[in-house]
Amino acid sequence: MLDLVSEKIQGAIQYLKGEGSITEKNIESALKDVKLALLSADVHYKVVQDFIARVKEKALGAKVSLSVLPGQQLVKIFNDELTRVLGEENKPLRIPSKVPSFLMLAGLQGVGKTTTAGKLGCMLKKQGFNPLLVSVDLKRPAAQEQLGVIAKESGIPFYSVQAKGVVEAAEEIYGYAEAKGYHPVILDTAGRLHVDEELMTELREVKERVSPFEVVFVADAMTGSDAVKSAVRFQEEIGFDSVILTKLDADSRGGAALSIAFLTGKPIKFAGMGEGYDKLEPFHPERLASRILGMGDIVSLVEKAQEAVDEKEAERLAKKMAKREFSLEDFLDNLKQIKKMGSLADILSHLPQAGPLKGIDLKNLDEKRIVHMEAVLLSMTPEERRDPEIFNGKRRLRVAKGSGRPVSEVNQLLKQYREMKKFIKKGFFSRILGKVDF
Ligand SMILES: Nc1nc2c(ncn2[C@@H]2O[C@H](COP(=O)(O)OP(=O)(O)OP(=O)(O)O)[C@@H](O)[C@H]2O)c(=O)[nH]1
Ligand SMILES: [Mg+2]
Repeated sequence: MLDLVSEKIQGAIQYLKGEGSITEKNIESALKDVKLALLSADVHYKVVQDFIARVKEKALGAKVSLSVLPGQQLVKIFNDELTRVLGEENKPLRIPSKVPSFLMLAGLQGVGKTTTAGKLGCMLKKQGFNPLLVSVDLKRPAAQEQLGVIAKESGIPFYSVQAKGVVEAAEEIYGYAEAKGYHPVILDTAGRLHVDEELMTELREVKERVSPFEVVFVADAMTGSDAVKSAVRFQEEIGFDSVILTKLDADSRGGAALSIAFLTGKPIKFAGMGEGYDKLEPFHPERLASRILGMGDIVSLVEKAQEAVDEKEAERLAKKMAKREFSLEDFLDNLKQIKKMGSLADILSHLPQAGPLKGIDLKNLDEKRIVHMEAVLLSMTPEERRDPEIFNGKRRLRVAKGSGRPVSEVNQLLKQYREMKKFIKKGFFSRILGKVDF
């Protein structure tokens, strides 16, 4: 889902890759495609406007950092803003101790209310509750039966109402659940093709009778902007507390997910990921945001880098690099900074497996390598570190002995240093990505 948005966001980040800083001009061009992609994914225009404006504002206000590239900074901004729009963090379902407590499902026709009732029942049963499945959908003859089948298949108690009217049915169910002590009661309701007055009145009356602790608006992720419109109407007319987004497994454009929570101010608590009764997952805004970004966990790398890297030190190194004065002495300082940032494998695992990092086997990366490199560097004299050109066979042997590493490693390190210098000459390797690029 939201593949196009993901693609365009990555495009925007790429766009800034060669830029030294974020400017009014380059951010404008970078965001143009993202905006169109959001709109074509059925994200509500109000959400798109707000999103783009905030990304732009934050990007322009971002502090120029020596340890983080503008593109990476933008990744973090996108991530924060996507997460904000999606609702920050997962909000769990809280079931009160009162018996009976009702959880009421509402939504348009065919969105997946009845299936979701079964899924919720299964989930709560697993958590040790004793739920009851009931339905006040009296219009469709097969509605009671459908829920009955689901209940039977998943081993959850079910009660079939006798009453002919919706309000009487709600009262009948209340009495039954109270007498039997089921906890909680999952109440399925009828869907309509469109939000009509009759449906609204009916739902309002049912809500009044059973005073649910949670009214859940069930929305079909595949319907896009329709789902958003009906959610807003429902919110105004009946009021709901949370959202369950169904059919997120299907090939949907996914804009609903980005719009509903934001426009109604209500959290998406669960996502339906298939037809099976076990296919209900807690909805995690931050995870969906990072999936949309498709950037591994570069966000935490940026945070980590901001925390750990000594800006002054980074600046000093960057200046040296610019003057092509990068010596082994600096290489040693560089290693120390990397060590501060966490293990190499840890750092690399936070980066997307693309570009120069493609194909690197993180699991087999020897973390001790940095320690060994440091030992080799420390066994050199300051003179050698400042001017590696003076290295001959004798010096290499001495350093190897002093560090307890084989001569081949000393040679390897000197070779890496020469390669690094080449990179610097080409103008690469100035900031964080450069630092782990060996
Ligand atoms: N792929 C997929 N299909 C789902 C999901 N949830 C529900 N469905 C399917 O959607 C269809 C409609 O589901 P129902 O649960 O009957 O929907 P409803 O909202 O109760 O429908 P009405 O009572 O007629 O308004 C069924 O074929 C379900 O199997 C989901 O998360 N993923
Ligand atoms: Mg139904």
